[in-house]
Amino acid sequence: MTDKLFLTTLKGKKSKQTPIWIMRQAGRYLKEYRAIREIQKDFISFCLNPQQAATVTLQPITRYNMDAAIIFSDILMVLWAMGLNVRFKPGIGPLLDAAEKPDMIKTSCLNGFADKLAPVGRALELTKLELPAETSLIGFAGAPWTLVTYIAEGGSSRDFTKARLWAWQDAKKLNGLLEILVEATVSFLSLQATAGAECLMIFDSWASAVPAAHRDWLITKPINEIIKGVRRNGHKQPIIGFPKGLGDGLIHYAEESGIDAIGIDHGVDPRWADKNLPKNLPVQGNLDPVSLISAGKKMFQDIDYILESFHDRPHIFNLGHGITPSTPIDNVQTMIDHIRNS
Ligand code: 1CP
Repeated sequence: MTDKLFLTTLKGKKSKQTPIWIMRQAGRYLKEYRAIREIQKDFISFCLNPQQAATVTLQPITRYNMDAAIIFSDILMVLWAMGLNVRFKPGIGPLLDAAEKPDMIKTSCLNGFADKLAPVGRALELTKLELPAETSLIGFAGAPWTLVTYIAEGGSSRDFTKARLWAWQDAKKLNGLLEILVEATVSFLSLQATAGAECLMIFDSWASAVPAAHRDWLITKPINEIIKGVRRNGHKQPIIGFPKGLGDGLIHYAEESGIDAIGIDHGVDPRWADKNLPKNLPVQGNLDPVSLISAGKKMFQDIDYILESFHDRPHIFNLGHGITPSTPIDNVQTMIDHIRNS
């Protein structure tokens, strides 16, 4: 088997080249993505169409030769498979049937769960058939806390008041819901690992909303249980945790969650991260996605600062969050050329 740069870096080996991929690399900034989206108007059907999902997963690989492909799916597919009536409304975003209380979601939601998500496994298999030998394939899921925010609010939110209120008023019931979400996530990640994902990533996009004193039970512990569950199922793939906006909480998360690598957002100073995170823990990140819209000298400086900060640590280059739809496609190539020629 070829040594894949992305995977060897995740195993803790620093190479001359820094592997690159970008969050939301299969998405609206690509005209070839928009062309398929035009035909497939319903986002859930899109995610559940193995051929279409594999096609768009491969688009950024064909265009940019990224070091990793991330399967085209969504963190909310878990809630869809739990029967929460998830739908994506153009111009609004995701909507689902909000729960009044955390215990309204019962374990019976998980009946038939893995069967409903089997098309995601099929999409991974189809992608694998076409993927260049040097490119790695990433499977992913949302973290329980981030899924809780969508269940509580019935969609996206600005301040996550209802989810946080559950943490203060209904802690025991919320804990029960977290356990159900852990079980669902272990099942979904295991399905993806079996189908050929070589790395798994857990997105905790709204970790920033959790008060510091509650981080352990709402963030770190559920991640740790997911990792133990995936390992119990026999899967050895490296697992990247991405607790967005956690700030100084990254240290405890890195030490206690059991993750093999950590994603950092653009609010984190890479030099701080290198100094404070466990020695040799692979780090992924963290260029501000907005810098790619104008590109230019300032972007190159930021890239150089990131590369320099992780000079002595295994590092995967990425953005600090998803690429924005208005990003000019040529700027992505400019960024990649700069990193590969550094
Ligand atoms: O109209 C479109 O084409 C839909 C835009 C889109 C895309 C391309 C959505 C809707 N999801 C996705 C795919 C997606 N989502 C991927 C695919 C692979 C890739 O990265 O190329 C991934 C990894 C996700 C993950 C995801 N979905 C997250 C976690 C990462 C992050 O951005 O923080 C979250 C929070 C979602 C929820 C979601 N999906 C889509 C929307 C509009 C939202 C809501 C975001 C919000 O609440 O603000």
